[in-house]
Amino acid sequence: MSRRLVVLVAVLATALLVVPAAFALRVHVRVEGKTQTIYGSAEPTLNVKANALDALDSASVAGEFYYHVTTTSFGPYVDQIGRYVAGGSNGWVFKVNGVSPPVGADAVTLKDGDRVLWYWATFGPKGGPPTLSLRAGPKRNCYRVLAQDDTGKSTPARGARLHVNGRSVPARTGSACVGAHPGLVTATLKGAVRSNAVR
Ligand code: B12
Repeated sequence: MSRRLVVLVAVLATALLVVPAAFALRVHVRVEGKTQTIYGSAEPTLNVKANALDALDSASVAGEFYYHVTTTSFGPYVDQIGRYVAGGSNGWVFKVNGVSPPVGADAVTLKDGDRVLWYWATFGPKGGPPTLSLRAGPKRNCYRVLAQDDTGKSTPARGARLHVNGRSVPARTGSACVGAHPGLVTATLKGAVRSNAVR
């Protein structure tokens, strides 16, 4: 092999190693806005560089939505996603696998399969809103809605409503069946962040 060919092969081999390393993770990402889902209702998997801030960046590329990061004394702070700018006790927060990390998004390193949720939240004396997690129940067309607090503790979301194909079904105990349906099911509950979507 000529010297030039050896160099070319070496460069190509290095490039092949470096490119996947730049996007090494596969992570589920969802962004819930003030009035509607901004990205990833069904929590699609995206290629993410390393941390929870990178997850937002990947989602903004996939979903073509705007976000803005400002530098504060604590580090990079996401002060806008989509239309709405943080202010007063309102702003953008995130959870990883249902838990709200006590540090900035750039400091939360992700691993394959993690679930990152960014959402608009209003904070009061009791903290932020619970986030809803929707799961398929043991029976066909039946679902369970859980409300998760900032520590990730889950309780049945009593009084939630399931939404499917323009219909709304009450889930008084946090569980309900919706009957045969072609579309995705989501859940809402007053004061909580809307759920992921499930088939
Ligand atoms: C109000 C507040 C919020 C509000 C901010 C609303 C707004 N108007 O923008 C909301 C609820 C949105 C919020 C979000 C978060 N917060 Co906060 N927040 C506070 C709090 C209680 C007061 C900040 C303040 O108003 N200071 C007074 C003003 C005059 O100073 P300021 O420098 O201009 O304040 C701004 C920054 O602090 C920024 N900010 C707020 N929180 C955070 C968090 C991080 C990591 C960064 C970089 C910036 C930042 O928003 C403030 C208002 O513009 C502090 C606790 C404290 N006592 O400092 C925690 C605090 C700063 N938050 C914290 C955390 C962890 C978060 C989140 C990362 C939580 C999460 N898992 O999502 C997110 C930030 C995610 C993101 N968007 O990038 C931690 C930071 C710890 C650390 N060492 O990194 C603190 C110290 C609370 C704690 N003890 O855990 N927060």
